[in-house]
Amino acid sequence: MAARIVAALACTVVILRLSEAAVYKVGDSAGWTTIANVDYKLWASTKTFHIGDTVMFEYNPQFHNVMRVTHPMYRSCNTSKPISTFTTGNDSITLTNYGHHFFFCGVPGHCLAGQKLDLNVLRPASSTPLSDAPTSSPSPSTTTIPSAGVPGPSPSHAASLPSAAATVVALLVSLVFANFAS
Ligand SMILES: [Cu+2]
Repeated sequence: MAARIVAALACTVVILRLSEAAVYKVGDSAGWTTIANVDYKLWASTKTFHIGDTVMFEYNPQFHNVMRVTHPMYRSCNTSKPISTFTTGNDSITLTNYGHHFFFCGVPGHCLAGQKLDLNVLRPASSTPLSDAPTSSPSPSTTTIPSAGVPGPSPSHAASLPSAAATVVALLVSLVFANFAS
């Protein structure tokens, strides 16, 4: 039973990964700021970024902005030639390529104070193209074919799909607790 749940969980995670891009709020509840002494490097290290994910910078535009910069500019907090600058206070940036993405606040002193973010979109370990659907995955089909008098094979399994995200969270929590208990 447990093995089946884990297998189903793994499949669901793969499906969610491929079908739903994640949105990350930079700095979590603190947002994009110098006040809270957020370690943005640490924040980024706790996430696994994928192509298509979005990072959201939330801040007061009177005091901050977001500049996307090159690595040398990032290292030296050089604000002279940003690749792009965002100033709305609610900037969503979708990650469209692999590798490091460097950001900092262009307000004088803020980058030096640590308001800088280096996030890395890792290449997948396998060479499988990300855009392809997981055809080999034994996921329950969502197409509804009217039953021709024959009982459906697994109605309970199919019914659980819409709440897949909640199931993943619940199972992860239970797995974590199981690890702590053992
Ligand atoms: Cu700032």
